[in-house]
This record gives sequence, structure tokens and C-alpha cells, in this order.
Amino acid sequence: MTTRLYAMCGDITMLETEAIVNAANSSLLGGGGVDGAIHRAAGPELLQECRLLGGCKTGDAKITKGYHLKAKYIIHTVGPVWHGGKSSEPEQLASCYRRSLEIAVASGIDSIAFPCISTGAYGYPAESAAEIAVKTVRQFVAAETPLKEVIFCCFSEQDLQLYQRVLNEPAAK
Ligand code: AR6
Repeated sequence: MTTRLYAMCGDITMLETEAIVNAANSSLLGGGGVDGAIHRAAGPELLQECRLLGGCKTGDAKITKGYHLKAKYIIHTVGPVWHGGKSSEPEQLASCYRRSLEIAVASGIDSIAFPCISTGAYGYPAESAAEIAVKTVRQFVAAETPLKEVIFCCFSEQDLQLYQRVLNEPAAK
């Protein structure tokens, strides 16, 4: 089965995919940006579950229920803080996408939406982050996978245009 990959512009907390991904920090105890929005929309039960997870390493991911969200699950991943690109940031960012997809498949999830991980408070340049996001997801779905839909949920028209351009580039790049 082929997986549908596409970008859209919107608030990830409103999506009806089976899972949404949170760009969290290593405490998994909430924060600003998309993390704050997800915790507000999911409700206080989310923080209670997150407290039991013991944090998360950069590049890794952990799953919780979605509580008051339409999404049934939240996959929390911790992107790298941008330090100029020579401190394994590209590998760590790729790992966020890969680990989130691995956990999704292991949990029987068939549709998932990602925010632009690390490109807000963590300062990762948007264009290279989009290239890594699309490349990593494409590599993952190139193998047999039950995933039906992977959405790149942008929060600005500018990010959306960036993703649309990267998605339209040949897959081999
Ligand atoms: N829906 C979709 N995307 C959003 C939303 C939303 N509701 N809100 C923001 N974005 P950021 P990071 C976009 O800063 O860079 C937190 O405090 C935003 O425009 O949320 O990975 C955590 O606790 C940007 O494109 O995440 C960590 O401490 C993208 O989401 C730290 O920030 C990521 O921006 C993580 O930083």
C-alpha cells in the first residue's frame, strides 16, 4: 500500500489523524509553542501521564493517549536545539521522525501528523529541517508499512510553501 504524504497549514491540535506528534522538551512536562498548545487542548490528564514517562532523550519519542484531542494518541518527540549544525543536529532531527513513525506503526496507528519539529524555540533552520523531515519520512514509507497518511502540519503559509516545494522535488534527492 502506498502512503499518502502531504503538507497543510493549520493548528495540529485540531487534526483528526489517529496520532499527532508533539515537539516536546526532554522533561516531557510541557512548555511553549506547539507543546503548550497540545497540553492545553488535551487537558491536565496528559501531564499526569507524561509525569510517569521519565522524560525522553533528544531524537527519541514516547507515546501517550490524546485525551481531549480528536487524535487518539500523541507521540512526544524531542528535537535538537540548533547549535550551528555540527553537533549531530541533522541526525537527531531525522531520528525524531523515524522513532515517531516506528512507535506509530508498533501501536497500530495508520495516520499521523507532524509539526515542524525544532524550527521554533529550538532554532533549527526551516529549510534544512523540512528537507530532513520529508527525506526521513520517504525513506521510512519506502518499505512496506501499514501507514496510510503522513501529514506535515505547518503553522505558517511560509512553511507550507517550503514543504510543498520539498515534496515536489524528486524523491531521490
Ligand atoms: N500547530 C502546529 N504547529 C505549531 C503550533 C500548532 N498549534 N504551534 C506552534 N507550531 P516549537 P521546537 C509550530 O517552538 O522548536 C517548547 O517550549 C511553530 O510555528 O513549538 O521543537 C517545548 O517544550 C514551529 O514551526 O518547538 C520545547 O522546550 C513548530 O511548531 C521547545 O519549545 C515548532 O516550534 C521545542 O522547540
